[in-house]
Amino acid sequence: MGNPQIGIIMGSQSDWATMKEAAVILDELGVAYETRIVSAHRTPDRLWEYGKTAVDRGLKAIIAGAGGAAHLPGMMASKTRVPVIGVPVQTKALSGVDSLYSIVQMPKGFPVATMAIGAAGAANAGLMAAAILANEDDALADRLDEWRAALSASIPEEPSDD
Ligand code: RP5
Repeated sequence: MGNPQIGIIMGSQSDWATMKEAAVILDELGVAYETRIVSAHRTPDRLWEYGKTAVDRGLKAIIAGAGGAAHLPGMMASKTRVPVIGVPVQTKALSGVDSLYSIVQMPKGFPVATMAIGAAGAANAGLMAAAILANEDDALADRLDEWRAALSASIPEEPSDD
């Protein structure tokens, strides 16, 4: 699929169960991406290097998921102008509200586009990243339109007991 246009990064291997939902969407839409474990706390040098090289490597958006004191998306946004889409990973202790607050409350100047907590947020992050790329890619725009139409068509008009 060529060079990755989207980076999917996460603070820990334990985040992958959530973050792979973004990868599933990008696979469905035929978008090239890469996946990396990049921890703001445990591997700060890796975070810095990733952010420093993101523009030159051609990344168009970075999906960053983390849980708890979730500094990864905000720190990445501080290091690169590539748009960062944050995914709050659901935690055991505080159900991901801690992750959400850590990611969403960025001070003025370094925004993170924050998704919902957990798997739905990760899937929506994939869709958001695809939508950003679709502005400059007509074929992808068509695939995204078809994906959205298929979802709409799958919703029944009436509820059933099945
Ligand atoms: C965060 O701490 C990670 O993003 C993860 O959600 C959380 C727990 O990490 P592990 O202890 O499972 O490695 O940095």
